Amino acid sequence: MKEFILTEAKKVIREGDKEKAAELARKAIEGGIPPAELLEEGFVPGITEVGRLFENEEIFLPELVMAADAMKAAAEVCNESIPKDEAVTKGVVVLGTVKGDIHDIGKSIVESFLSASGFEVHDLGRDVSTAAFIEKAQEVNANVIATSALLTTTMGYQQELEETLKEKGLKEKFKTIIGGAPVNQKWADQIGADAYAEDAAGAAQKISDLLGV
Ligand code: B1M
Repeated sequence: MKEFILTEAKKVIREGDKEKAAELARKAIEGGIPPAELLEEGFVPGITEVGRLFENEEIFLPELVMAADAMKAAAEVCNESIPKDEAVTKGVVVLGTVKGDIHDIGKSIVESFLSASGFEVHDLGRDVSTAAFIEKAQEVNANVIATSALLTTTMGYQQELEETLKEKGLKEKFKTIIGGAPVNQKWADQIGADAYAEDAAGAAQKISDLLGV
């Protein structure tokens, strides 16, 4: 049954049916599939496959947009079902997708995992400027600034953040972590980010390691 639901999850994303995607997510969670597993093994492989089809020009922008809407609807249901740990605050994180980049599905999953792991997260959304990240981090006295970038043309803003923090003498005050599909450890090392994580669970673990909590 679980295998069938995970296969259906991939299918509804490919079909770009947002009502069906949200309904399937609700029913699967009610049926006992953990939301994180449903995301990672069902919906995420579905949208990844859509990305591959788009890259190979087997589908075009309208289908990509419909699949993204379905993915967003499913992810929202899953994210709401991931229990938030509000009893403890392990640290304060300012999170967002960098300037010029409107991809926010993965960033929102990261937000859910961080909240579930006991971090206080200030999610600035998408298309966030370097200045806005720093301003918020100062305002809430953050421990970590966490940025997501999905485009090779926008990952440069993660470097801009590092440079601006150094210029302002704030590099020691805020730890930084980066993620997103085109990003890797090599890029983190190159720009001087404190950590890189491949996925949402990894982000929670790396931030815990950075803060020693
Ligand atoms: Co776009 N897009 N897109 N897109 N899109 C990609 C990224 C692309 C790889 C598709 C492709 O060609 N194969 C390609 C980028 C190519 C490149 O840069 N080299 C691309 C392109 C080209 C574009 C446009 C330029 C298309 C156009 O208009 N011609 C345009 C750009 C718009 C802009 O941002 N300015 C565009 C638009 C869109 C949509 C709006 C239609 C939609 C986004 C909707 C939304 O997010 N609200 C969309 C989508 C859905 C995708 C793909 C198919 C899927 C992205 C996604 O949501 N994945 C994507 C292909 C792909 O990545 N395979 C693609 C699922 C999500 C759970 O994974 O975001 O990777 P991801 O997050 C993961 C990890 O990366 C990690 O954890 C998450 C959960 O495990 N992670 C972090 C993410 N952030 C992290 C931060 C961390 C740690 C881990 O710490 C801080």
